Amino acid sequence: MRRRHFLGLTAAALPAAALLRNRIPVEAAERAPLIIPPEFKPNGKRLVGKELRTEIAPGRQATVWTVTTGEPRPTGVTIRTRTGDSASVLFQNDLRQTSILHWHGLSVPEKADGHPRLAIGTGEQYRYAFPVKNRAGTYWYHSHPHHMTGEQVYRGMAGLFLINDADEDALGLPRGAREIPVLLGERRFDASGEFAFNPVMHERMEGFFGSDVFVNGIKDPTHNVDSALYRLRVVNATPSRIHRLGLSTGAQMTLIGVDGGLLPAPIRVDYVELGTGERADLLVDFSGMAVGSKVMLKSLPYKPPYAMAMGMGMGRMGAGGNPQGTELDLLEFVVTKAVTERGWAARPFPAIAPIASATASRTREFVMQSAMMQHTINGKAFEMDRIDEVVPFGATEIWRFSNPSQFPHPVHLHEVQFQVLSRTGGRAALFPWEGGWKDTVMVYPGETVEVIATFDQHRGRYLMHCHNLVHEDGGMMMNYEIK
Ligand SMILES: [Cu+2]
Repeated sequence: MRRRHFLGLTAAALPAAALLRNRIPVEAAERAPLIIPPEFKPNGKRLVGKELRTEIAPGRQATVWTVTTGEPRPTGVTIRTRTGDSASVLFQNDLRQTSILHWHGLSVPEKADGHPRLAIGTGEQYRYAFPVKNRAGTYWYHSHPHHMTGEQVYRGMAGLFLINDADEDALGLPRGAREIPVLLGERRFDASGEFAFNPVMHERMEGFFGSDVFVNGIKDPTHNVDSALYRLRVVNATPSRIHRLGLSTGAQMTLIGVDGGLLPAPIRVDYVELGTGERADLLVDFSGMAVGSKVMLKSLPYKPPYAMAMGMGMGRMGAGGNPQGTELDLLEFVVTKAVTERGWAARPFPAIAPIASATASRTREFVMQSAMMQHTINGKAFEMDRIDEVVPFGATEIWRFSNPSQFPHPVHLHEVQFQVLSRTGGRAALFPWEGGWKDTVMVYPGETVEVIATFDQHRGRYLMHCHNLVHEDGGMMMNYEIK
C-alpha cells in the first residue's frame, strides 16, 4: 500500500509536459521511409568498413560506421548467394579502430570466420574466400574485434547475408519487393545529435539500450505495401535487447524459419522472441486489407525476469534508453495498393532429421556468469590465445549452458548450427522459434539449456560467446578448437 501511494504521488508530481510527451499517438509522429539495402553477390566484391554521414530520417543526418560498396547508406549492404556457390569478399577497414567481419551462422574455414585475433588495422584489407555450405536461411554479418564489437555493431557495422537453395525455391515464397530485410537496431543521441555509446556501470552488467528504434539504419521507419503476403527477414542486431515481436492488429504471423533456415513446417504464432543475434523468417499477410490500413511490427511489452532483483530505481542509476521489455513501435506498414492474387499455398517444407542424444560422445557444461562487474564462462574471462575446449573433428556433442546470473544470455556458437534439446529451470519449455537449426539460444536466469551439434565441417579455432554485446566485450567468450 505504502509503495503504491508513493508511486501515485510521484506521477502526480511529474510536470504535465512530461506526461503529454509520453502520450503522443503513433499517427502524430512523422515516420521515415524504410530503405532496402542493395544486394550483392559475394563474387570478389570489395566491402569497406567506413565512418560516414548519411540521412537516418528525412532531413536528419548522423554519423554511422557501416559496410558499404561506396555509397553512403545508413546500414550494411545485403549479401545474397546460393548453397554450393563460392563466396569471396575483400574487406577494407577504413574505420579508426581495428575491425574484422564475422559471417554469423555460416560454417566457414577458420581463416574466414572473423575471429578477433584476425582483426586488421585502419587502411588494411582482409580477403575472405569460402564455399557456401549452409542451407537457405537468414544469416548476417557484423564486425567482431575484441572489446569493440558492441560499439561497432551499434554504430552500424552489420548487414544481412541471405542464402537461397533449390529446396526453398520450390516453396514459392514471396520475393522481390515482397521480401523485406528487417535489421533491428537502436541508438541514443548525444547533445549534438550523434549516436552515443557510453555504457555506465549498471549497463556494463545488464546491457546497453537505445532510446530510439532503427530498422535498416532508419529511425522510426514506415514502408508501403500491397494488400498481399510478405516475407520479413528479421535480424536482432541490437546490443542487448530481447524483442517480443508481434503485430499491432493482434493478427498472427507465420514463422517459417529461424537462425539456420526453414523450420520443418510453418507455425502460426502470436509473437516471436528474439535475443541479440537470433533471426526470424516471418510471413505477414496484408491481403484483404483496405488501402490506407496501417499495421505496426511491434516489440510487445513483457516483464524481464530480473526486474524484481535490479529494480527500476537505484539499480538503473545513470542508465538511459528504453528498459528491457518496453513496448516499442518498430516498423510501420501502410497498405497503399489493393491487389487480388491467388494466395500462397504451403507446400511440404524440407525435413530436418533430429540429432539423437544417444549419438553424443560427451556433454560439456558451461556456466554463464555475470557477477561483480565480470562476465565469465566457467569462471574465466576471454583470453585471445587460450584454447578452452578441444572438440574432436567429427564428434557429436551436447553442450549444456546454465545461467546462475540475474541477466539473460543469448549463447552463440561459431561454425556450427545446433538443435535445442531441452530447457529446465526458468521458463522450462522450448518455444516454436527454437525448432530447426539454431546458432544462438536464449538462456534466461535460472535456466539450463542443452543443445546438440556435430562438429564435422572444418578444423580450427572458433568461438562460443554470449551475444549480448556488452557481455561479450566484457569477457563472456571462449575459444574452442575442432581438432
Ligand atoms: Cu550474456
